[in-house]
Amino acid sequence: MIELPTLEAYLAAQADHAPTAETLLHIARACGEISRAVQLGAVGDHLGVAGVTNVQDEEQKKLDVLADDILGRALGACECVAGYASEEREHAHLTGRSGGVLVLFDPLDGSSNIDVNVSIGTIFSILPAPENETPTTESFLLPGRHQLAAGYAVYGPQTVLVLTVSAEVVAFTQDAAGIWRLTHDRLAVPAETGEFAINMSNERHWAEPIRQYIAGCLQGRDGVRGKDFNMRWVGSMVADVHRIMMRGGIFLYPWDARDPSRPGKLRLLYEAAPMALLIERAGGVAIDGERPLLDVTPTSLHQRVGVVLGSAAEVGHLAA
Ligand code: AHM
Ligand code: MG
Repeated sequence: MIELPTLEAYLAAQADHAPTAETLLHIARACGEISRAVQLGAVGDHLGVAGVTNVQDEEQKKLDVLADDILGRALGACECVAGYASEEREHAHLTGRSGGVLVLFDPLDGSSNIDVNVSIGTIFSILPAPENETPTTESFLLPGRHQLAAGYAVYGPQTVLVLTVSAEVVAFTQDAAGIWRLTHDRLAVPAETGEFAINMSNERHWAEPIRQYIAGCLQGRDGVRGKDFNMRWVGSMVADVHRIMMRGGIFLYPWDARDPSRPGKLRLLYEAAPMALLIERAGGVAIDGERPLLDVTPTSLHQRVGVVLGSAAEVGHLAA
């Protein structure tokens, strides 16, 4: 095996970001623990439902609960963390500390893929905590541009951690000893793509601009776009975004008319904002359909939002 820099060494060089770096180390350790549970699957009795419903009114899987618990414990033990909020918990958890950082996370993204051994992941976002005062729920409601760091772990054929804590986006792969090794520095999303990702089964519910955009992709070289497109849809946002990080593409989970009052399926603070920071810093574009996702000011912890992100030219084509 080749000797590659460790996550610890990479973060130690980020001197301006000491509390963020310390928090990232705790999150990375938790992701390593979640990865081992994912790998054990049925052998560890980790598959199937937990028998409870979460605040999103979704039936929790055993691994949703376990991953949430692992991250909660890791962040509770980190001296820099003043509070955290999870997609799986109704309320934010305040640690009683002030200063430092706040963390938001989707502990197990792609829950519907857990039991079928398809890639799943963890998404996280780190925000500054208010100085010299105890945080409240409102302290978490900052637009995505305020993020100090963001990232995700994808539990696939390899366990990979992608993060941004400075201007660059980097990826680490877990080695056989569970050590995170820097395997990709300066990830860059290609501006052009011929690959789109959307749940086509919702087509009849889409708004007209999305319908027209996808129709253009499907017509391929015979239609308005004049080129053929390929489609990929894993059904785990982490895996779909990771593919886009590696080779480009466009991912869409737009508003649809199934529940017109709901702005989208994905959650702004746990999923959209951290992915938007990663995508923008890697040279891509991330919008809610119109505005940059990083400029959306949250009004509640579990707020949902439309998401279109990926290769700059392709998102630009849709938004034009
Ligand atoms: P989850 O966090 O409960 O797993 O939900 C989010 C997931 C995304 O990973 C994925 O893009 C989307 O839901 C797929 O949803 P659907 O199969 O309903 O289209
Ligand atoms: Mg999710």
